[in-house]
Amino acid sequence: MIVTPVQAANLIQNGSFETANVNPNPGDFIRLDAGSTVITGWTVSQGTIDYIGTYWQASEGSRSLDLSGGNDGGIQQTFNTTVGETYRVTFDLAGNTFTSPTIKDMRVSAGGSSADFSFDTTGKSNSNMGWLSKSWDFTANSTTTTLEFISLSNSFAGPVLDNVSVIALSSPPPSPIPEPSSVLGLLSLGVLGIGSALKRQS
Ligand SMILES: [Ca+2]
Repeated sequence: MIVTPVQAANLIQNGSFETANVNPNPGDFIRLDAGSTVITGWTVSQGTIDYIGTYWQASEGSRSLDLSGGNDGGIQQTFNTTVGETYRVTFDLAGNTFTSPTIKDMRVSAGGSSADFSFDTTGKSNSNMGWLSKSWDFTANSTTTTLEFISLSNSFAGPVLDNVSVIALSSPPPSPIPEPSSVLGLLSLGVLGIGSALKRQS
């Protein structure tokens, strides 16, 4: 397992789907068609998705997605990348327990490669979604990369997505280089480092 620096910047905007151009909020859920850009930073890439509000428990915040709305939907976001650099995608996965199939299948793709993931909804419910954290690495082949998640569940109750992030694995965040002149200097640099880390998180 590779330890990821906690300060690494998430390259994905609105990865938890908490902000959207819906007023006042999605309620239980709203259905979004292909081409929709209602969810800030994201485009519905195929089919339809359901933008979930209070219908079930999100893994982070209060909103998440059913990648199957009335059919197999998808969502995508494009961001800047460095050719040849490896990136780690992490996301939280669950499934809509409303109807079959029991196993929900989805695909994540970026940089010309893809991976499939499944979620078993056995024993799960809207108040006990059983969210699992998943990760997948890809290497960028362009200066911009489109990350896409699509449902493969062939149902209107599909794989459920929340809390998406992408970080560059080979570019740890810049850290202050201590000058070994004095212990006091090292301490003050450490304080500065903590301060800037807090700013990046806020
Ligand atoms: Ca969320």
